[in-house]
Amino acid sequence: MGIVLITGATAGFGQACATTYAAKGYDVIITGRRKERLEAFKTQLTQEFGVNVLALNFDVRVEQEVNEVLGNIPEEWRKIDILVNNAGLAAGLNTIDEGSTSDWDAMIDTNVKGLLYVSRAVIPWMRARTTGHIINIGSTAAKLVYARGNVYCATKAAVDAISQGMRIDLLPYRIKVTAVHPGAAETEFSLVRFKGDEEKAKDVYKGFIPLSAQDVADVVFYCTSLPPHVCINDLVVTPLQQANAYYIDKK
Ligand code: NDP
Ligand code: 8X3
Repeated sequence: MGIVLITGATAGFGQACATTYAAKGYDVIITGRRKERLEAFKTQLTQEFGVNVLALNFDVRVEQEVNEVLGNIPEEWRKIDILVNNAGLAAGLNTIDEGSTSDWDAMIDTNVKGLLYVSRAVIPWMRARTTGHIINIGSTAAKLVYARGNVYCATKAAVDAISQGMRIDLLPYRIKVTAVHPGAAETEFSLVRFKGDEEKAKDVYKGFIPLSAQDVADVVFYCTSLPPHVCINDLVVTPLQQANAYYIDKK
């Protein structure tokens, strides 16, 4: 089938994407910082689907780590057909005058710089084969800024712009670039945003049916299952009760 590399595959969208691609017979490269989870997930995928799995334990924020780990993967794994740039987070939900600079650093370093470091390492392999598909996970937060979303929204707007730039620059190499912008989805996202506060995290999804990680994985898979001459450039997917990053009809 092919090889797919998914960053941030220890939870949420990334984990659902890895399962979805493995179920379709793809060999998968899974990444994340939580080593035990990553190794357990590798065992699960291998046993359940009989595909080859490469687990890479690194932090996308650390350029040297990204380059060392990806630079050392075996030759046969470099034929990456699909790169899903998914690793990311929101840290905090504060007004700009009260935000924590370390939260800002975490979001900018992960959502923007991490995506760039991984892409920079992988794109030359795609370019050499004049084929490939990059999926960048943006957000409805890329399209509309919501109160206290400031820096998180800015990082996702950057993902939107970077995706457009990639699409142009990689046209000559026939590499597809798709930005997928999900709305509210119940994963570990809010638990991370609220630093482990389970009540606060649960409250985010009260009064409406959010997307699941699997919903997003299905959309990502769809984008990569189209004929070679067709490319979805930009896709926004929300729960039925959500119109955009700001309007959710909670009842
Ligand atoms: P989760 O918190 O469930 O998963 C995030 C994944 O990213 C984890 O596997 C985590 O792994 C990984 N990750 C985070 N930081 C790093 C890092 N520095 N280096 C390597 N891996 C990292 O969140 P979601 O699945 O919901 O989020 C995935 C993406 O989707 C993010 O980019 C998020 O911004 C975006 N998004 C989420 C939405 C939602 O409502 N849930 C909506 C729109 C977009 P580990 O901790 O093991 O490193
Ligand atoms: C995540 C969606 O609106 O909770 O990107 O920030 S939101």
